[in-house]
Amino acid sequence: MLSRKEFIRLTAAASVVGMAGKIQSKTPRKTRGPVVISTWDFGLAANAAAWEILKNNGYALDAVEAGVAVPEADPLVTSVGLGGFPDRDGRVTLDACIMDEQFNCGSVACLEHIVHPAAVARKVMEKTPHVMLTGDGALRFALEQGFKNENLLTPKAEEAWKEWLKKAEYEPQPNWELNHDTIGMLALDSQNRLAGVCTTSGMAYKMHGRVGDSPIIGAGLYVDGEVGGATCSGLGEEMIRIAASHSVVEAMRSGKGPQAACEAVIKRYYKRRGDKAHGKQVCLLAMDNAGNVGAFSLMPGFVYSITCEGKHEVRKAKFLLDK
Ligand code: SD4
Repeated sequence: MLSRKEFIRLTAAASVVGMAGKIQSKTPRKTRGPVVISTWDFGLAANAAAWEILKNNGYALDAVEAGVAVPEADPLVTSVGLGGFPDRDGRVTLDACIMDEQFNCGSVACLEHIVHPAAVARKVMEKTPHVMLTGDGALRFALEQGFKNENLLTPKAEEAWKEWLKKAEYEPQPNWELNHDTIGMLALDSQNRLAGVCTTSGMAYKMHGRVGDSPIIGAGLYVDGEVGGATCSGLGEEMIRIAASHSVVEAMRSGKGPQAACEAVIKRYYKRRGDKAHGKQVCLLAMDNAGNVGAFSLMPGFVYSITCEGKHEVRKAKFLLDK
């Protein structure tokens, strides 16, 4: 696992590239895997951990699980795992899902007290006949599987929540700039197996029991090993409405490259949703099964991390609206 210091070194070393997709959808890369992408710039440290597995010809599914374990365990990342902002009752509730190249998938929603919900989601996938466990049932299962019961509310997150309580009158607000930083990750390994994961503490100060897109297969994440995968960040309620990740994968299946697929889904969403979309962020990230990538968001600000051929980069995604 990367230390904070190593992450800072990596971030400094990584170049920030202006436009989405130097590795573009129209020109297939000569070799396919390995390549790993993830949402936001803190995805760099996660990519680095995933890369350790991918570069040694490891399995994409192991890589994505190990990758997102880094921000899940980092108390300074306030949107994922330990240190995530709590719901409006002060409870840190986590959502995550994972999916491999053969439609195997697992998910947990509203899980408390466990630092690594993505690893629990994988156990749901591998050890149960189910896809999704929620709340107390998910926690009981995680403990049975040997995960440790921990306090996830750090002093920093608790202080922010108490400040929020003073002003917000207990009203949940979708404030995308402050509150949205889920990590979604997609990896293609050297044997061209594709896998994905998505993990978050969700919208800060949400109602207790609220579940976003991140643990919903088809919304926060979707992988079809024969086509490609997609993942999301932003306001989960919007991504659930449009089955965002599945829509991107289906657009790729019908012949679009990952960049064009992300753009088509957001443009259709905006066209149909109109004013109701204003002020809400929707960010899509995709990779086809040849390792080409695409990213697009409704509003400015979305960046993603890519690691390919041992190089780490943060790239700005193109977007639809200026404000
Ligand atoms: C959610 N989609 O719970 C998540 C939040 C998020 O970047 O993506 N943040 O709605």
